[in-house]
Amino acid sequence: MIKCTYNWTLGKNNKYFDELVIPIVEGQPEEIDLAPYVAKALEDYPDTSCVIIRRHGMYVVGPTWEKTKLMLESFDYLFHIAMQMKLYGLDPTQPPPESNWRMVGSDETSALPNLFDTCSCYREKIQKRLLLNDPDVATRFSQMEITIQKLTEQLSRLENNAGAGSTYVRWGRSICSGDNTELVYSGYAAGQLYLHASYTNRHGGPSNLLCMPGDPELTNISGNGTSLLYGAEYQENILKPDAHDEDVPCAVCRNKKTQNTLMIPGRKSCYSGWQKEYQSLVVSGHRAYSASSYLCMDRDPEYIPGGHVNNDGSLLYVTTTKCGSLPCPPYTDDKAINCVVCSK
Ligand SMILES: [Ca+2]
Repeated sequence: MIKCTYNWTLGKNNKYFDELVIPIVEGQPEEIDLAPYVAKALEDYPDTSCVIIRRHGMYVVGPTWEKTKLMLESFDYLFHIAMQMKLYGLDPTQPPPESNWRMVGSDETSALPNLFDTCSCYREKIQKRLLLNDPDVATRFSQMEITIQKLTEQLSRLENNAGAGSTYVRWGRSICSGDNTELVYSGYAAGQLYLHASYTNRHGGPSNLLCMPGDPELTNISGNGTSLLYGAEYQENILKPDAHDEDVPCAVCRNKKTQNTLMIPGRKSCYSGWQKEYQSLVVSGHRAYSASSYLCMDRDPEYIPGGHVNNDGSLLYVTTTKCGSLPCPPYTDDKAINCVVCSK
């Protein structure tokens, strides 16, 4: 019906997708008093061909009396529809959610050159009907089912973070206790022999410690004794009063829902967005002994059962900071160093 209304600015009828704006003026005691208000409304809304008079009625302005009468009926119909939509909770100012309507004919202008003459406001809704026994439709449904199944499986994997995960060594413990964390294996911390080094008797060799599994798969290959691996011991009682000479366990842990693991020395809490796996103190070998690693030893370390015998293999001590090139503040001299293992 909007197409039956005239746009005075364009000099032609509105189209289906055009917006129809109708000014409303206040009613007056006499019709003669309305004239300036109607004139002002037509001036302010040059597109309109209709003015509503509140609590009175409406004026419609058309090129001819026939066309004006046709528009009057159209506006009456449109206002009726608008009120019905209001009653049903619909907003007549909003376009329909889907525009699958079209005018009859490929071009609405050429198909309906003069709407005032015919007012052929016919519409045809494009209807599509799916035939479930159509082989093409059945094939497409089958492909869609396969796709949905694959997407569902992929979503499930993503939700469980399967295929992701991050691992770390928890030194000093044989278990993993972080959220969403599983034990990969537990075993024994091991590294190079602690031997004292001097300028004339230097000891190089490896510096890293290994977490040796408790269920090794052994070889029968003999070496020549130049590279050896020793079990690690706590060589003092700082971490625990009775830790001295106890053997050090380790656990390889996997957080199933994170993808990165980071040991942060000097912190006991993780940065925003990171999950704490365990908190501890930094330990390492003696500064005068063979090369060793800085490890994050669990703050509440366990001992390997039966490992309290002094074997003096790879020895671990609590590490402290030294002021200098490491500035104090923020650091302090000769203090143990926090560390935290975080994952994200
Ligand atoms: Ca021992």
